[in-house]
Amino acid sequence: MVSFAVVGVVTLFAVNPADASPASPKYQQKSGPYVVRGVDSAADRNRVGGTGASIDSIENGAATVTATPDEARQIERLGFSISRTRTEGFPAADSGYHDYAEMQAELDRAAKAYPKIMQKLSLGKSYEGRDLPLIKISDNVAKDEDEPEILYDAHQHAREHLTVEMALYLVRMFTEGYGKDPRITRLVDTREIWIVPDMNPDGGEYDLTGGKYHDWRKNRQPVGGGYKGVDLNRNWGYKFACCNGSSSSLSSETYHGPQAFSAPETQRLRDFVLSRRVGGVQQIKAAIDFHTYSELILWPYGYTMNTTAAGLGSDQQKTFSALGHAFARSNGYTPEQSSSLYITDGSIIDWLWATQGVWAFTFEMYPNSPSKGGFYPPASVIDAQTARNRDASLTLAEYADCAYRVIGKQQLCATAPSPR
Ligand code: 0X9
Ligand code: CA
Ligand code: CA
Ligand code: ZN
Repeated sequence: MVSFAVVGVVTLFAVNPADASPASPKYQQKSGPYVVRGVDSAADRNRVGGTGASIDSIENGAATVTATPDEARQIERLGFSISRTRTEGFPAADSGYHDYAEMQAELDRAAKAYPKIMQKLSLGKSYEGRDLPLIKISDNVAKDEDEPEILYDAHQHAREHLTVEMALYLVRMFTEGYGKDPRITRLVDTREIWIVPDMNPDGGEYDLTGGKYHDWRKNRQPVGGGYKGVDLNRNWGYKFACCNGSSSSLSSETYHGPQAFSAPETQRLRDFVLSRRVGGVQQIKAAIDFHTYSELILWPYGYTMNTTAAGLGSDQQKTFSALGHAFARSNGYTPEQSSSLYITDGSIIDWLWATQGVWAFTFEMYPNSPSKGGFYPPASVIDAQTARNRDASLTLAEYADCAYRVIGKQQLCATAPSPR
């Protein structure tokens, strides 16, 4: 598993002819990381490198370079688009939220503080080349032990920033609570917990550019016709684009992409989940995919209004519903089948359940109305609205050894240990 961490961290080259040049005042200014777009050919790379900037990595024509301000100006004069990798972050009033760099810093701090139970790994890179962090929390964290695994992922949709705070809350809860809270200690000792705090860093950062929100939902991949963005939660490969639960229009908010898993971000999480099959048995047993907003607990399927369907029998439907109602007792959300909201095809939970047998839920977090802030509730709600899902998140992990127990049918776990 640890080898997964190095995937995607490829330093291509670092041409630096400026090293030999005489020290001008400009070169004494502080260098910084930039992203340069439109670096598509070897000739482009040489032109960028020829300014003296170092090219630290490159993906889909987006180069991360370390450059002095003077080199950055030269790159711009060559006709490339260049910007600081660091955005302005959240507007001052919402500074309690974590932008991408702040999230990474918090994850790094936690991994350093709790090395025995937490690892910071990587799923690989987003379309624009940002790292997609992957957190593992367990006792003997460096070992792949035979313990039920749980997945919590957040931020498929760019503007749903509260979900990143939810993931950071879970990281703090499991690490700081270990050895103090018996419920958490028991879970960390008997489970392997995976947290993907940011599935869509490109969209999330774009949403914060220019000191205002952009109401952005999709990723930032060009899709043709001058449009950008695939709806990641319509890009998963079960019943992809089947049922009018997504759009084939390039400009649509629910554009599903040209084919399933066309987005690098869904590919990366899919490949990770598939890598958790050991001896043909999926190790991840349960999952929550965090979204905002509406205060809902949703379970499969999203692609059909039918309560049972291929791969979803009546005991399984009852198990989903019973778990959903158990979560609702602690967080007060409304529990229902995903399609009772509206039909969605190509969503992550349909894929996780249908192809991997993962008991997968979508949580739509606070608020329950646009008047309370919609996708942009004030930072003052973060603590209460993340803690609100503490019990439900723990309950899911507790049932990961045998979800059928919630309907009193634990014998099904012996006869059918893995639904897929
Ligand atoms: O439309 C979505 O992807 C989710 N709502 S959101 O406002 N966060 O965009 C709901 C998805 C629910 N359906 C499934 N998970 N199948
Ligand atoms: Ca362990
Ligand atoms: Ca394991
Ligand atoms: Zn969403």
